[in-house]
Amino acid sequence: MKSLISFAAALTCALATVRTISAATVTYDFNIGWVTANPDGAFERPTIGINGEWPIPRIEANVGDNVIVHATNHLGNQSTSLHFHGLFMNGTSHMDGPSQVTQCGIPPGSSFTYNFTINQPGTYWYHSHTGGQYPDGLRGPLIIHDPKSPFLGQYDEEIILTVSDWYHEQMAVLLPAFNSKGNPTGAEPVPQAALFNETQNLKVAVQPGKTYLFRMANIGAFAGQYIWFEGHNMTIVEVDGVYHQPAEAEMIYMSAAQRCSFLLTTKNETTANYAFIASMDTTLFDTLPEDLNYNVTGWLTYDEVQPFPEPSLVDELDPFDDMTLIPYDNQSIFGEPDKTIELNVIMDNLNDGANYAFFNNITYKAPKVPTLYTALSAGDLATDPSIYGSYTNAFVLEKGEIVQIVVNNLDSGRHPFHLHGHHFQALYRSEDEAGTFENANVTEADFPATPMRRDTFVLYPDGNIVLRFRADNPGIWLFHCHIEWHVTSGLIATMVEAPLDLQASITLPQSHLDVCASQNIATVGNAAGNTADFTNLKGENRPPNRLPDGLAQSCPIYLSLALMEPPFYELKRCRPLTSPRFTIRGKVALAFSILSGILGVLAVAAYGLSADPAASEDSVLSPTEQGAVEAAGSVGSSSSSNHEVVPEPKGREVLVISAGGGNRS
Ligand SMILES: [Cu+2]
Repeated sequence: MKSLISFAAALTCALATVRTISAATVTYDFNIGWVTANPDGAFERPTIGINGEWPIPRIEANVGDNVIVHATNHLGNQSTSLHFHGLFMNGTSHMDGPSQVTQCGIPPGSSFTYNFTINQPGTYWYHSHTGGQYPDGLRGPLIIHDPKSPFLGQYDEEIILTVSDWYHEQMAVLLPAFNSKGNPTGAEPVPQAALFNETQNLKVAVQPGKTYLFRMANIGAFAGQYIWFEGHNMTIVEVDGVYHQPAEAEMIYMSAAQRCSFLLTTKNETTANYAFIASMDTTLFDTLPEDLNYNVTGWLTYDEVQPFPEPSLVDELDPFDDMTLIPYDNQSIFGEPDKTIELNVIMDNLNDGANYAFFNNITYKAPKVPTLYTALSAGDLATDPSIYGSYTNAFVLEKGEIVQIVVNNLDSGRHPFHLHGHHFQALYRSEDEAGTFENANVTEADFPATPMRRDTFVLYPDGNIVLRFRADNPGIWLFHCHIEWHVTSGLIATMVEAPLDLQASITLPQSHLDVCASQNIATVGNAAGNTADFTNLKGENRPPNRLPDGLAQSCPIYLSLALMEPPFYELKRCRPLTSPRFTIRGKVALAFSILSGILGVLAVAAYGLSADPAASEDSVLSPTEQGAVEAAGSVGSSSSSNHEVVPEPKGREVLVISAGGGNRS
């Protein structure tokens, strides 16, 4: 009897072991709807939540797990879709999420099921990939735990920390004003606040003498962020889901969509609490509103009764250079490319007077048929890039080839570029103002032997980058700037990777077909919806026409500024010649208060002159129109004004993570 019991115990134990190491299915039911939130304590606004909550729940799984997300759109006034940023979606390109690319947007009242297997570890996030929507709140962490992580024994606990920017207005208000003749320079709306874990004055409880793995993600819309922890160093071990050899950093920079995991070891004593800070990259902003607090502060809380010190001022922003990272697996540089794609970035006006973003003089316009569906229905013509439309920047990649993407920034802003479906090797990044790669005098021998890898990489103003990847993942993968304003103004290219393999491997589930049918969107045909002749693009979606002779006429209100001494604006591109820099705050504040005075008058005049019909068509939700869903996610932390930090914050504690969300089975 005794032996039977011990056998049963052993069997139970063995089964338990099998259970923990075998793949599970993790299921989420997401009801996407409006809630009210006030994360900076300054303004209550409609925000997109899930299951009545905001911030939205994180998705967590283990490497090898199958994840199922049942998404139902209860927004009432907007379509939606979910993109799982950084996941390869190998074999399931149709679960990648961008609407009109791999699916139709999910209209109000409809449901859609995402079902995919995750075979990669690390720190990711998920967000809406429809209509510039995610800055309204539909963005959250996605964490893939790795039982075989090479850093497993080196930390005690994990802490998830997001950083983001926040707007008081809804995108439905901001987007029509941004993309209008009233904004000929394409000045992006400047956020009202920065957030940690979608709140302010966050307190992160830590214990002395321990090492934590911080999983950070910038889930913001626009602002890159400088991040540092007072009194503590960061040891970077992962970026964008790729393990790298440990690298010490005092300060990091994270663009929108980038992730960084680092080890942080706490002090041995609990006599003080320490501030950590994220500071928005103000060089991205065309104006610096006087009342903008571009910093957000949190605290490593060793002891609640100790003071929460104001952060010290720093006089230099000198972040860690991610190009110096070496991947943990020492993967060698891919060989010379089979295909090189060169993309030149410009911002320019079209004849509606609005400002657009272009790759190689083409601004992206979504096709009538989602690109994946065109590939699946085109037969042998699927390898002809022209069928995907004249305004999708489509490139057809052959299975297994080495692809090099060279991006030349002919614009004076920073742009974080993201490739869906892959990690790329980052071979080269020039300094600011270096011009095009062609003129860089850089050869194959100058590239690192073991280049760092990630999925989102920052391109500097008027500089260039070189990326390389192997086309080993058949699918339709966007390559785009991850500043959401630039997504909406067209800075997107489409990689059509091994389309014939896709035809052999993907069968569209019924929910794909249903959401398209309910909106009368075709699921076969070329970019124009033509099924009889895939090479005939008559009737395709197209952007406004180009201006006949250059740009100057589109931005006459800046003529006066351009003529001033020294010139504040460059006529050719109508972009600011100077941007505010954190390090010379004083000077810039003076210059900008003068400039913003002038701009203010001109902007009022310009907006008054432009009656933009698009603005009135958009459906904007007022807080009183929200109906049943209530302020579950509302966060009442009080915000400070004018760059001051509240000394005695009423912060919200963050819990060290334990079990994952969802239902595991
Ligand atoms: Cu951009």
